[in-house]
Amino acid sequence: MTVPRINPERLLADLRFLRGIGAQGKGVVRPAFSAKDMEARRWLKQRYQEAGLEATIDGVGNVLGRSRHPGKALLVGSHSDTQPTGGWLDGALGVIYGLEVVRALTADSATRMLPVDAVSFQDEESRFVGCLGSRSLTGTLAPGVEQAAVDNSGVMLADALRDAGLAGVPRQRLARERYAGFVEAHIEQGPNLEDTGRKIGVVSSIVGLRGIRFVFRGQQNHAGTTMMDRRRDATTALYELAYRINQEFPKVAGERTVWTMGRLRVEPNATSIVPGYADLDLQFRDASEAPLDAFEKIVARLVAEINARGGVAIEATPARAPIPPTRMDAGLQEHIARAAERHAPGKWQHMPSGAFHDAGFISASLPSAMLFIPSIGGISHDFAEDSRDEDIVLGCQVLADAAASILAAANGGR
Ligand code: HGY
Ligand code: MN
Ligand code: MN
Repeated sequence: MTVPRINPERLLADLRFLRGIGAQGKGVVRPAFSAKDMEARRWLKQRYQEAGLEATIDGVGNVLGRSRHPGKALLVGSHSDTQPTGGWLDGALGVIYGLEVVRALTADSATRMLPVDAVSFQDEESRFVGCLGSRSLTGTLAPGVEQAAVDNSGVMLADALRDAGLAGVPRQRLARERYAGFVEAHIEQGPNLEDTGRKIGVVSSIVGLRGIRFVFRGQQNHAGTTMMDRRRDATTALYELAYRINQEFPKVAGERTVWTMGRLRVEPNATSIVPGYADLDLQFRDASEAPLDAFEKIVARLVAEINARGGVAIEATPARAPIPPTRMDAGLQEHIARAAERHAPGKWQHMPSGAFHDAGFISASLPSAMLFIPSIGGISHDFAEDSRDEDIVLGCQVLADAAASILAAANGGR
């Protein structure tokens, strides 16, 4: 079987052009529905059209490029929105790989007629709802989410949709019977490939994730005249809960279970005032549900114990729609592994994903798989996020090869 050749210069040029939309130093600030995000999506739509696809931006901002060729198609892509302080490759890599795979297969007489659709999902990074776009495409968005979801600064999703010009625009739904599957390429966002000297990760599973928001209500007061035994200090309860979580969770955690308390707010956040209010987000992840269930039980017990003492009232509520752990399709993994062995013999490995991805949601509707490339220093969700050009080029070539073999198999070897 011939292997369609990608165009490295064209691939890198488009990645760098996308990096320029919302660039801040080495990083990118292109949050979902922002002006920069929508500018990038309009540019992508045009690139999809230039590549011969029928392209649309749907009612939640998903950019979809649909092949005109008959037969079982392959969907390839990722997300082009970023974290508030995002890296230039998180999501963008897989989106531009999808565009380049379309062009590479079109340019090769042996694969020219194979249908590849390209996609950039919206709000994978959870400004409003994690993986909003892939949830919408697969029909799993909660009803009323437009009013219920607000971002960290209190903007409602419905208002963001309106301001982005998307209110009333039809939302696409995945035509499951059209596809042989979905493949998402992504930077690893961790150190494993670099540590092992490998170049390609064939993803076996994607973590599940849950979040809890704690609100602490005490009594604001003077920091000098309020004696310690009379205080109802919201942050004292917060620090105790956070400390005890870090003591208790390791007792039931699995090898790759993680938890983060990275967002908190104290009011009025002033040196000489006993805080009367605080809130804190706890997020935890694992490839199976058991540790996540155990963590929820520990949290409930700790909150009840601290509340029983009175003084500060803690309220715990789900901070986000949960993301279930998922397994990637074994057959698609095999196609990626064979392509990886061809282009990076002995330099690839099966591995779990500690980050969640749109592929996790699409996998409920289609056979799905992921391919990772190394992240320099394992850094991500930071302006310093980066990968080597040769690793970027190699990953795209492996994806193009895998896409051609998946499509050939799905379309009777043509
Ligand atoms: O947080 C995540 O796992 C993803 O990068 N948004
Ligand atoms: Mn991502
Ligand atoms: Mn991310």
